[in-house]
Amino acid sequence: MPANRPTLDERLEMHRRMLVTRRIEERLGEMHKAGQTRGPIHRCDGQEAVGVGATAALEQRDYVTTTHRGHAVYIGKGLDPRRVVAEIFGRETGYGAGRAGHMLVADASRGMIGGNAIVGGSIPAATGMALSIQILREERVAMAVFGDGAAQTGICHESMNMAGLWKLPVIFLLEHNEYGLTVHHTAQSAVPELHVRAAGYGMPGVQVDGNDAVAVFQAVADARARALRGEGPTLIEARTYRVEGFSTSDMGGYQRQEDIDRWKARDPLLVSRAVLGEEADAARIAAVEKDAEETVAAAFEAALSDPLPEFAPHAPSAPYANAGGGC
Ligand SMILES: Cc1ncc(C[n+]2csc(CCOP(=O)(O)OP(=O)(O)O)c2C)c(N)n1
Repeated sequence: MPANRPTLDERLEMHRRMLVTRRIEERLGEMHKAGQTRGPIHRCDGQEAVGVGATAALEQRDYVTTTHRGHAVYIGKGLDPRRVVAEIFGRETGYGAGRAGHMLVADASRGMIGGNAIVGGSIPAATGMALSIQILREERVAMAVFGDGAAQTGICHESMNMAGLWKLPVIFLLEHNEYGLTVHHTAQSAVPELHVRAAGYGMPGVQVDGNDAVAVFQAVADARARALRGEGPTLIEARTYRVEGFSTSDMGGYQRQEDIDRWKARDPLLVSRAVLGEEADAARIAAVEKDAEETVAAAFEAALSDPLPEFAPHAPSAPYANAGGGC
């Protein structure tokens, strides 16, 4: 089990995975503008420390469910960037053989159960997994990643109540990026600090700096240890900010430029590099960053030349294949 304090090697790996995620998203943003993606992409630029820091504190056997904004979670949980990109572009080599797309990437062998395009849907899914873990007496945990918008859904409250009541081994990781679509959190929640709600479900509520991967790692490692001791769930509110639009087709205009600038100055990659610079020499950090750049370039090159899947005809529809000619 990972200790609460990540080692230097683990922090360098988190830095590398955050940079891989960033570069994938930047490239996707450019390709969406050029009309080369299958629909808009939900980017997590500036939020990578949440998904990467949290998954680094899990073991491969732990389950994680995420949202429509899940790239950092996929890469953090150790999925292959080439197969993630292939899935986004509908290629046969993608994690869903090209049938799922960017919001629904999953690899059960790594506990990455998938993104979920239904707002709030990741929460009961992970809670149910935690119930099965408890019944089967397994040595693992489930983690739900969800946004501040999803935190307002009824299913979120029901799941947390059940998890607190039954002391389920689940971690609720609330990625508070201040917006649900174009709506600011102060217009959708009676309280600005969402971790305080944990008290109502009989579980600890912790708030962390969501732009600091180490802080997120430590909070999740503590929550995981608690869950494995049979003490039940934890709600972690990771405070961050959505510096890009809701998706690549968002025209923007509803966020204050000074807020964007303030958060960009605390970009998780800058935070990570500054902390690493105190312990690792510059050449080691540069090597990690070079590796990330090369990994992403190779992932796009390979994925974009991978074949598209061949879909078998849907047998029950066969009688209709030639119908219509006489109508
Ligand atoms: C049940 C449901 N309602 C509405 C939507 C449309 N929708 C997609 S994302 C979103 C906002 C989600 O906000 P939040 O949970 O804070 O996640 P964020 O986009 O900020 O990461 C909405 C309303 C949906 N996909 N599912």
